[in-house]
Amino acid sequence: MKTVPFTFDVSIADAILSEYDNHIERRLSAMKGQFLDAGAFQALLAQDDALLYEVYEIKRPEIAGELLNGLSIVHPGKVGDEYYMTKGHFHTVLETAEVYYCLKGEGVMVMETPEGEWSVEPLRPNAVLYVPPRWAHRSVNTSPFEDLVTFFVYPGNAGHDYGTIETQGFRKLVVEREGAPAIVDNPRWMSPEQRA
Ligand code: PAN
Ligand code: ZN
Repeated sequence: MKTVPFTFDVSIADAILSEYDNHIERRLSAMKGQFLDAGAFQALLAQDDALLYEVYEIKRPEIAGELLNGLSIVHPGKVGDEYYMTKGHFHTVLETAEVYYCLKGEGVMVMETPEGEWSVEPLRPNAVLYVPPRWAHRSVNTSPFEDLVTFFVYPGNAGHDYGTIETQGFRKLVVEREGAPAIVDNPRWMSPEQRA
């Protein structure tokens, strides 16, 4: 049995957005402090509070026996040379996992544990990504022109801890270097020792 993130391929048909109960829109202004290039962030925001990503959810009780699921759509774009991405979070109940299935586009999932172990896994059509318990996760769209569409499912009692990532960021960032995605260190990230 694997204990780190892994991917494998399956195929399903496209989902129908009208089936969903909730539609969440996350704009640039909601991502303050997350992108490395604060100047590029401010310049973009002055022009337009762009729509970075959307989430469609099936409404279910937030209890242990339930499975919350929906679609995440990250639009293409960059802030400076850093690709559009989700806020990212730990689950409040740390020992809860999540499965992502990529329907469309190209990108990566950036993940890390509270101890600072990190992983970046590819998201491409038909990839199934298993996010084990304890791994924070953020999806990043590395396509210059296409939406990154993923299906997700996770335990109803998981909850979302956004605060930890807002404070310390992820250890790794995904930026464009010579026309291709590259994984770089986040200078803002603090190790567990630095945080103590
Ligand atoms: C997903 C995410 C979704 C949006 O449903 O919530 O992709 O990302 P943020 O929640 O980080 O803004 C999930 O991981 N739920 O647990
Ligand atoms: Zn999650």
